[in-house]
Amino acid sequence: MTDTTLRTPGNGGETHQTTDADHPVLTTNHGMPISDNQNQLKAGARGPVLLEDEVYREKINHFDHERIPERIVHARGSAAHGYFECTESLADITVADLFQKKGQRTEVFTRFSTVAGGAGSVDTPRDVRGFAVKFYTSDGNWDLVGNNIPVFFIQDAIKFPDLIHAAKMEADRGYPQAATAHDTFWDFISLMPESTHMIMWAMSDRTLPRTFANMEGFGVHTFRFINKEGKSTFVKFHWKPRAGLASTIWDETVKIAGADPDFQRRDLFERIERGDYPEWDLGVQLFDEEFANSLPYDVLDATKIIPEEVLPVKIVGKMVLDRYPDNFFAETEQAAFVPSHVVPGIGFSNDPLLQGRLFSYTDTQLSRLGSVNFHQLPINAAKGRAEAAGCPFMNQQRDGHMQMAVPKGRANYEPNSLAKAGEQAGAREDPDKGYKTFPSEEQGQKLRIRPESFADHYSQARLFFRSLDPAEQAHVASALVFELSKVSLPHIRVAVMANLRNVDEDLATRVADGLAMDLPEASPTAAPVLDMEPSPALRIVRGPREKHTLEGRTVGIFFADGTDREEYDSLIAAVKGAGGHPLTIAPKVGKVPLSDGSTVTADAQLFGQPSVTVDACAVILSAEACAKLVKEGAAVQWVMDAFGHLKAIGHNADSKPLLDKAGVEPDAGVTDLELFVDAAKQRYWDREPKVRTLA
Ligand code: HDE
Repeated sequence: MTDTTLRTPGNGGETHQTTDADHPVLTTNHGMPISDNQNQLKAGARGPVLLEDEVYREKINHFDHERIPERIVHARGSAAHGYFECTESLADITVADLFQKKGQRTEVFTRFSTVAGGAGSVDTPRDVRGFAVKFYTSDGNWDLVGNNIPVFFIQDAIKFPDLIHAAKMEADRGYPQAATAHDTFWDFISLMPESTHMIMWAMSDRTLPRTFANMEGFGVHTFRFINKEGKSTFVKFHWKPRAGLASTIWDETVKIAGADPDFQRRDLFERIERGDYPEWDLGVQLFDEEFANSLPYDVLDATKIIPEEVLPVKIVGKMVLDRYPDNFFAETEQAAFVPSHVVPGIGFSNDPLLQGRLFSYTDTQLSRLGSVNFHQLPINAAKGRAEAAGCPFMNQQRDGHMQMAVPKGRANYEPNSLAKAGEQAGAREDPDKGYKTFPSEEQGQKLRIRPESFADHYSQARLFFRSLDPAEQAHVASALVFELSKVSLPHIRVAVMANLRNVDEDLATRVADGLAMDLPEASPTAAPVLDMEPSPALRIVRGPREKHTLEGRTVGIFFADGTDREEYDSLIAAVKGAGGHPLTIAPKVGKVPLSDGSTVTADAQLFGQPSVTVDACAVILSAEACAKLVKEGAAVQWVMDAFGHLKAIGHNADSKPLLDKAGVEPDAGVTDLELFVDAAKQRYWDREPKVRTLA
């Protein structure tokens, strides 16, 4: 290695400037080599700075413009690359390239987000999560831009700006950030009874997902598949997490926000780093017009689901996220998801919420990314068939801000006959392979009305609440009490309660009791409220997708000076053996001496790694260390929170005084070390009534 140090006068002889064979030479954006990146150009050593300093001006000028507008919704997000693999061919139902052959892989880029908070807000507010997947198919990009909840607040896209204005921070005061617990949100909700079903989901544990890998995803709207014969089949899309559904407790989620605002982003990065790739099955609900007409609700109404028990979800593929982006801005921030970007074989239904979205997303990219050429950014550029031909897109659209392509020739119109003269003629339409819209019969008067079939706003809200496990029902009731307690205008609370009475009398009574208010009259309903058959698939707690496992989960191992070496080693091995990720936590992060005189380095320090950040907890202290730590608030809180958040706690005999101090009472989740690894695979819902009062 050659290291030639260049010293400039006035830098105190410091060795900032080096030319080193291992480093390329630093240049300006126009390619000029830079000799000094530490000092502005001045007239004299102490003298005024000179305007002619292009090296400085260019650098600051670029920096001043580094930010682009954040997304108006879903600003806070994290993403990863991966692939989709078709596990069952749908060739008879759709010509969509990615579903043709079992085993066929398609690259994807998937972004998860919260809705209400700004780009710098925390990962864990109570909020809906976006679940947006860009499939780079060989017939162009298909963006399936969904959420982790299968329904939405409103039925018509024209209400979206009102919904979002009401949900985000209040216009005059600029708060609250990333929270729905405030007047304007609940005011809007109280006046918009169609939101009641979504509100049930929003107040449930679904809006407190443990990690992205533990969430379901939904396309929400009814879409169409179109096959070779031009036949259309309605389809609803579902992502089912292979890691199982898992949520946090409200108190836990609030503490995570303080302990690690990037908790879910970090989890995504770390999972991928250690090879615990997040995976989902892709499922479809397929149906025809006749089936749709047989339902007591409208499949074009995005406030409705088709319960899985009524129409099973057929698994047709899996998605694996195995590569974290190289650069957050270039990829995650500049990714433009556009629901109108579909590929041959996929089409839209007349859902007025979906139809409204088809305009909004391209439009928003123009102010966010600033140019009609946003499709040329590497993360947005199509791949596949066209890429094989040397270019991700081929047409006669030209120019515009930041045009990166250099189209050759003069064929900037179509059709043209320039090929006859041996000139480049450009691309031509293809009636066979090109996208064909399903020719559905449409007619009617021009009207601004909502169909009668959209009138029932309560039956599915009731269905959702009654399908939940009692532990989750208590969370919904308590969340409503919490949120409505933050509402300062009493008439808004009354209006919400009037709507809730149409959902479930027990729920309404519990919430009213939690708010110490009288139950108002139920609000009028536009359609009879039905008692639908409960759907166990909607549960997380004790539901079919709550997985008891250590795979992909983190076990916090709390140890300190003098911890038994054998206990330490065997616990780590047992956690790893069960597919878990052991995270060792000690009062000091550096060298920790163990019982046999050896030392180990802790992964994290007690204050920086509260137990909310791990899925299960083990305490393996020596008697002396435990005697000291019972007087340490952070240690007591570590155990107390683990217990309060219904986590398994494994411990050795010497750690018992700390558990006693933290108020841990014996139950199935509090075990010795031998039983711990099995116990650590789940939460202990029966403990909850013992540790907190719920509505
Ligand atoms: Fe969005 N939504 N949305 N949305 N949405 C945006 O587009 C909009 C809706 C969803 O990771 C914006 O690029 C309207 C439903 C996700 O980049 C914007 C309506 C669902 C993301 C927009 C809806 C979603 C967005 C803002 C009412 C679930 C983030 C930035 C009809 C099916 C994608 C952007 C990403 C983002 C408009 C309702 C999901 C303004 C008008 C329903 C996951 O265009």
